Amino acid sequence: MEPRFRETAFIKGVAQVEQLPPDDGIEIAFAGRSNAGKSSALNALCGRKALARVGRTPGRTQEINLFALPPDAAWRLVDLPGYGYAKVSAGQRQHWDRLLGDYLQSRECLAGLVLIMDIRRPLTELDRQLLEWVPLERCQLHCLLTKADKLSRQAADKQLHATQRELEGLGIEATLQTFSSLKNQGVDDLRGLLTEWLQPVED
Ligand SMILES: Nc1nc2c(ncn2[C@@H]2O[C@H](COP(=O)(O)OP(=O)(O)OP(=O)(O)O)[C@@H](O)[C@H]2O)c(=O)[nH]1
Ligand SMILES: [Mg+2]
Repeated sequence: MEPRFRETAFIKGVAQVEQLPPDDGIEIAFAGRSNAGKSSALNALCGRKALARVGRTPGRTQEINLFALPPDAAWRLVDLPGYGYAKVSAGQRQHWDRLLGDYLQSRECLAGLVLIMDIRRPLTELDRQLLEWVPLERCQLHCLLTKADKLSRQAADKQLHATQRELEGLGIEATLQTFSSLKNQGVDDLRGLLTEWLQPVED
């Protein structure tokens, strides 16, 4: 079955894992540092201008936002709260850490995680911390190096390969691509990969 990304529709935002819909079907989650370009990437993926909010006050996406992805009623896209925004209280940060950690570690319908990183600053300390929470034995990982339009093609490729080597060094199996929401670059590749992730696993 082919997902119809353009028909993606907001379901709800939750501030606690207890408020999540039942843990069944297939979820694909998007994570990344605040301001990395996560909302923009989601909008580009879905071919929509304002599905997810872009560039308001950074760090404002405090909830887990869930979206339905037709035609399968069991498919959901999940926008996770951005991390690493400096101007929040310790309590708030702790809340986000717990929300993010709990979601990643307990959510059994999570089939894949798209980690969105600014191509000029991939794999920051906080990205590495997040990667420790990802249950890689049952959840696929794809790294989206976005804002690629900020670099020359050559510099972007160089960053891609350096990041790939770094992940290998960490013993993390992942796919990677360059991306630009601004130029709509890499959108078809991303759609193709997610379409594969959504197919039921045969065993
Ligand atoms: N040049 C360029 N700018 C981008 C790209 N993607 C996002 N931006 C800009 O980067 C800023 C942050 O983008 P968002 O999509 O809001 O980032 P976010 O990761 O969702 O941020 P939070 O929700 O605050 O965590 C905005 O000013 C965007 O316009 C891109 O591919 N290229
Ligand atoms: Mg956002």
